[in-house]
Amino acid sequence: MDTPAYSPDVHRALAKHLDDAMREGREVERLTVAYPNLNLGDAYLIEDEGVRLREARGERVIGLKMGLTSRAKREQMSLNAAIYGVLTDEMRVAGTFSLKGAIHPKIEPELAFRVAAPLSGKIDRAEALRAVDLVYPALEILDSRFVGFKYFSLPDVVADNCSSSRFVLGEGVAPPSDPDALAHLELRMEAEGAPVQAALASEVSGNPLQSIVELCQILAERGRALPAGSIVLAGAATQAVPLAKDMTVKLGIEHLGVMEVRVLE
Ligand code: OOG
Ligand code: MG
Repeated sequence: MDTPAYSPDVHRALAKHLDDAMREGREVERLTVAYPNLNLGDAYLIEDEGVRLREARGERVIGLKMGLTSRAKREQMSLNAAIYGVLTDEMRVAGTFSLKGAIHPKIEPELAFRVAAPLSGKIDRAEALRAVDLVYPALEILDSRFVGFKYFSLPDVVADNCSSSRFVLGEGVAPPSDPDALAHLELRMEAEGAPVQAALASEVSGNPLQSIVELCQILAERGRALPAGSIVLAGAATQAVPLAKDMTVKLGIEHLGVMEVRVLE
């Protein structure tokens, strides 16, 4: 991990700046305009400070999300490395939810895992699978705090907790015993009854289990581990699509089932 270029005071101030923008539903300029030396070391510390602000309001960390793990997403955002963000209990929604206060929300199809045993350091896909007790179809609702949801750098998006907003988990099922089986599942996302995105799970780093492997690597670079009980979003298999009020979005994943969410307002 990069040695931070800025001080803890700057990290705290930037975390507060992004947290205010989120709570007030307004866009702000990407951080690297005013802080051009901002690197990934700074960005993860700003992300941590943002999580501290959420925890101070009573939110509880329940997992992590991997981002930019598919070619489609890297191309959509013009960024090319996997990153992680933090998920709290308040971000998890079910069935229906409101977009009130959202800036420019998008939705994307994912697979998620519950990691029942702690994981750390250099692991392989088989070890990741042994720790997983549930696999879920999942939809992530993104909402960048940056102007136009574009033209930001990797440190910008990490500082902004990887554009996270909300996520929805379908019914969890026990994982297959063969790690390769997960790669062959097809994800199909529909909006208003019409197909909008489809891809094989192998689009996510060759196999969504690879997201757990890479998450553990980034955590290890930061001297951290993945706690038992964590929910892990593997990253979108396709590009994200804009989300609007009254929209119904459905995700079907072979063998995992179908889930649906509806935006209320
Ligand atoms: C970054 C978040 C990426 C994913 O699944 O790839 C992400 C962004 O798109 O702004 O959540
Ligand atoms: Mg995502």
